[in-house]
Amino acid sequence: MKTKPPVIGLTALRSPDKESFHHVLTGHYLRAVTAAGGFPIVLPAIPDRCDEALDLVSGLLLIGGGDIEARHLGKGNHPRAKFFNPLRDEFELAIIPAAVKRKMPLFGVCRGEQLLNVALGGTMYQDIGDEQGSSFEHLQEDKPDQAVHAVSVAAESCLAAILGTTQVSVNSTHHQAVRDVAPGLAAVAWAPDGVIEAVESCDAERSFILGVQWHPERLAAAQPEQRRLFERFVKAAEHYRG
Ligand SMILES: [Mn+2]
Repeated sequence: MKTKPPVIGLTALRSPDKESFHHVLTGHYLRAVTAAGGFPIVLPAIPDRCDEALDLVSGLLLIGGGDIEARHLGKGNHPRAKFFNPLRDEFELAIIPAAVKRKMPLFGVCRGEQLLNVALGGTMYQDIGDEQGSSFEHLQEDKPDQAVHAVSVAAESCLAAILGTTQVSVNSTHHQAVRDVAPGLAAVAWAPDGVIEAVESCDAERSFILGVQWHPERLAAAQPEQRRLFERFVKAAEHYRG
């Protein structure tokens, strides 16, 4: 008997040119999840209905998007921070801890990695160039499907085990990054300038929690190791459902 694919809940972003929160996302995420054997659904950003949303899915994929409002870190917004979406912030800061509490598999991409870290108690560089001191360009202006910088992955990490390597080439469309890593998460990948490029919780008890600063959904077609991130995530969702 053919088993049903695990349902993966995806967050959505606000189109930067739209005043209201149209829930949009690129097709890359949908293709990456379906190719890995999952069935994607887009979750509505309703902060006080997170448990009902989580009841529908076996895994949570936090997609990329605009910058988090710094008030969630007790600060004012950096002048270069942009594309805010207060409702999305509120929704994701509520649904992430709720998913962790259920030990549901979580996969965060770019902003999703940052939100994962903030929701669990970590902090952010609001602007890498200004606050981390890097002169390295992480904000790739065009061709986001192409890898532009190297990433070194901790040899003992789950991420390295999934990728099958400790050296990858990634795309980079961010100017913010993880600063202090949240309790329970570990930094497991770094750009050449030291910027954190991935966090994970590899405790078998806590299921699957992984965040990457790059966009693997855009690299999955060309890089088998990036496809494996989605395959492993969907497998974890299948295990969670079981
Ligand atoms: Mn980068």
